[in-house]
Amino acid sequence: MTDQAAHVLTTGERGVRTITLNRPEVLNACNLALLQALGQALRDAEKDESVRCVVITGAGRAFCSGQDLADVADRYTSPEPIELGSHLRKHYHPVIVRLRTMEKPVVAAVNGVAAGAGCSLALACDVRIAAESASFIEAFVNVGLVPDSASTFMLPRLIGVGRALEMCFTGRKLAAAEALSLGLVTRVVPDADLPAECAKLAQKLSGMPTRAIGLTKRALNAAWTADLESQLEYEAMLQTTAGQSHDHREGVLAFMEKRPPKFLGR
Ligand code: LHQ
Repeated sequence: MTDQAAHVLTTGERGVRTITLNRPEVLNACNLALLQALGQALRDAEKDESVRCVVITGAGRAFCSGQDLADVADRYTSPEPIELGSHLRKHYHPVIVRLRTMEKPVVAAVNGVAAGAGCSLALACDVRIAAESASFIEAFVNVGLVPDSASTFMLPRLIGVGRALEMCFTGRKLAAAEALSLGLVTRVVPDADLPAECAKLAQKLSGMPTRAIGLTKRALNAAWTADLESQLEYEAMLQTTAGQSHDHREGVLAFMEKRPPKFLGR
């Protein structure tokens, strides 16, 4: 295993690829090696047709503490102006875009704190299941920054603008129970049950019609900026594609024959 690969662990079981951020000593903070390994793991999961659901989680007691501040510390002792935009464009944006556009369900198993860009990472996943001890912090303001890695895009859509502004302005920690009440996560489970509960959900999702799920993700992504007529047209176009899939035919036949469907993901 290379040093870079060690920053992210991947395991696979029956159609599910689990990606574990693995720098527990710094709460899985993102240095360059971790971001590159994560990008590669996501590319591999997207390309591999046998993978029909992706789970992202963190090793140890945290999900991800965001940018590794030690990794960029030398910029702060140099008199040169600090330029963060290119770092984001090069290392974070490809990860976030892939999460949002990958035509497979992505589940965040939020096992602990998700802070800064680590919070953004959780928000960019399709479904969030949190352990009771998990928390979410839009920590950017605490270091004089603007929420990035699509937090300003995802957060207001998930919990509303007012709550998003409060969370981002204060940089306060949102506990799992509050995250559930705001709709930031869909479920909270006891810490010890998180891996098994997420595996159960991922197994279920990996047996669903993956093509239809991918097209549904496209439709919901598009809906954020669409008007009614164009969204209706887009749905009709996507439905034409879904209607030609193996799994649509199988779903209808299985219903008529009163048997469980066997979806192949295509
Ligand atoms: C860390 C980190 C960390 C390094 C914990 N880095 N070591 C920013 C800049 C540049 C370009 C692009 O984008 C961004 C986006 C961002 O993500 S900005 C936001 C960056 N993240 C933060 O500001 C969060 C910093 N961390 C914290 O506030 C706390 O660690 C939290 C609240 C996450 C957890 O607190 P505790 O549970 O009390 O743990 P701890 O603070 O004791 O951390 C444990 C260790 O992990 C500790 O190391 P040590 O050697 O003392 O045991 C921390 O230094 C290290 N660590 N986060 N982001």
